[in-house]
Amino acid sequence: MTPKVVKRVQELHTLLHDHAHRYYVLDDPTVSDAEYDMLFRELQALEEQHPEILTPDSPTQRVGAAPLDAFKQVQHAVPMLSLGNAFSRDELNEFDRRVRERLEREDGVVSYVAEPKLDGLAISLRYENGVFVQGATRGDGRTGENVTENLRTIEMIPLRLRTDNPPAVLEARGEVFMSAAAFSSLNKAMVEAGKPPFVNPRNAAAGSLRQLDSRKSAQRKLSIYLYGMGELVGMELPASQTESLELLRELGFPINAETTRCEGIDGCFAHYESLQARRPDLGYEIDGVVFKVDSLSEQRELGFVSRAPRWAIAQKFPAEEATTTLEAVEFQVGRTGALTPVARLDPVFVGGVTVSNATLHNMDEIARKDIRIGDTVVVRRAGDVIPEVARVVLENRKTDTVEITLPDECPVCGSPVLNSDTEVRARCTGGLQCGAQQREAIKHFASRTAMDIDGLGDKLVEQLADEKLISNVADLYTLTAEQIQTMPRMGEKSASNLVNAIDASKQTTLARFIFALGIKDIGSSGGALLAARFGSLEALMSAEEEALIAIDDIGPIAARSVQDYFANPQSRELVDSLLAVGINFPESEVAQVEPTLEGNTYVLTGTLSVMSRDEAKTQLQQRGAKVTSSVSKKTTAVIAGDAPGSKVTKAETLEVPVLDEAALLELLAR
Ligand code: JCF
Repeated sequence: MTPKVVKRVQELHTLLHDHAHRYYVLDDPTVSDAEYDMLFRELQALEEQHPEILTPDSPTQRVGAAPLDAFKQVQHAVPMLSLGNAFSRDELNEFDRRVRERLEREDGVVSYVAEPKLDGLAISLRYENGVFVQGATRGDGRTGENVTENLRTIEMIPLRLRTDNPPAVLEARGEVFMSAAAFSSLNKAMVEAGKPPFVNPRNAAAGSLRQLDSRKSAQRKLSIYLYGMGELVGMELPASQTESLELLRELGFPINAETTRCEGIDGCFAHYESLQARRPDLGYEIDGVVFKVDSLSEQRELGFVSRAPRWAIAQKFPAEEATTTLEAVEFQVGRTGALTPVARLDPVFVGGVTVSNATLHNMDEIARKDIRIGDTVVVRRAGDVIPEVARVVLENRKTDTVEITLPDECPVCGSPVLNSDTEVRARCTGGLQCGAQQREAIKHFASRTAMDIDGLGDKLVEQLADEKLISNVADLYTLTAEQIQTMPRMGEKSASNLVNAIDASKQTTLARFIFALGIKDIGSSGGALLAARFGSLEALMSAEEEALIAIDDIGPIAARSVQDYFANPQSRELVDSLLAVGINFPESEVAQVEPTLEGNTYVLTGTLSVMSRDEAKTQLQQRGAKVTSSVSKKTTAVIAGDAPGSKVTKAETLEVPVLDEAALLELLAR
């Protein structure tokens, strides 16, 4: 390869990067598509002749790469935050009041930066020495998925920073979304291909970004706007959000043109109203407006509460409503047998989607709202939540409307329906004999936060159950690839992937397993608490009611549900068969700890040095102690680390003992 080739390749990189930036980011091209294509093909030809010159930041590398088996995990060096919400002007004022109070600027006017809140997926783009090296989803804020190859196909993302003097590390954070135009042409193509269309642009964007085959991702037209920074090494942090965005813009990133500085909360509200009015014309879906304190030093002073910054808020647009006719009511049977009345509606377009079913919640709600079949009803949809019937338009009521009645028998299995006084929802008494409860239990078991069986979605569970291949969760572990392959749109490869995923799920944690069983009133955090406290399934199965209630956040109702569950011979049999197929939990987690601190209540305050407060809390709870957040006469002791707060003073007034970290370690070692 000659120096001339090297030089030309470099020239082509620069030219093509510039033209793409002008076209996709600035929306101001200076060459025709034909001229661009010619340069592009010249570069492709040179790279074909000299493969050693190909780099990942070459403009030709946006077409997608070979499919992955799975996305790898990425740890975010700086956590990715979420946003608190405001749903009214009062809540927005309240946010501003708290900001001014914390900054001790009660009488001042805070400068905010406003931008549309995009309804897409938060991602982080990492550049090392100016080159795009990694892109990840937000995930839970600490750990996301590596979707670099898919992000590389988005032309609005620079593969290289536009600077001669790049920082060692720069992370840009933003939102990937699908424009209204891209969404409607994608859905048109889906329908033409006989596939179900996406429900909304958000789902379409998520589906596209989570394609394991980035060549498929490349065919979906995704957009992105950046709104902040994560890790930054080798460059001084700007003084304000405005300057950060200016810097990102100079480096070649697309920044939403609707971003504006607003003086004080009145300025913010005026901007909110203006955006709300222009919402239909933006060309992409937004669900509100984000406001951020402009000064970064003030942002630091304000800090965070759990994962949301105190210096930012999303003011959401109100729910959207539409009127239609309630044609019929059906009763859906949930995982624990609860009957939910569902309205079948004359389809109506509301909040960007066509709605033909909406929840009526329960019989009390139906009575309270006085809803009848045949009524004209108002359907409401807010963001991601399930559409609901909000109210009846009584003026339109005809004489032939029909009262909604609770069935005596389960619509799925025919077992008697129990309508107790203590619960709002009536229940099918069929338990795991009921086909609906069986299916819901399997869907729950397979879900992400439970056993996390990749590829076993709700629809496939329905199909497998329709074919009588599965009727309980243990049946999953006897499924063969041949059986799975007989399902619609299941190839050899996806069938064998599913068998592998089911097999892999056998290696799990006790917390996940307890949650996956679907015990009434035990959610994923309940599962984690029970696992931490009892350490083994045997210990949990034989737990006394008092020991269950003694756990912080497990109340008498949940305790009763756990006991009822394990007292039922059917559930015991199911647990036994799951253990028999080889489901197991790692040893470390199963290490049994004696409940040496049962009956004691502690309050933790200040900074501990050998472990975090969360860790201390878990360890105390494992030993049967309660950990609460406020000091009372019932508190056994306050455990104080460095720089403790007012809790120590309170303890002293109440004559509650105050222990140091050494004493804590002694307690844990007892
Ligand atoms: O557009 C958004 N969905 C959006 C999300 C915009 C922002 O400025 C955000 C965000 C999530 C977190 N800022 C933070 C800190």
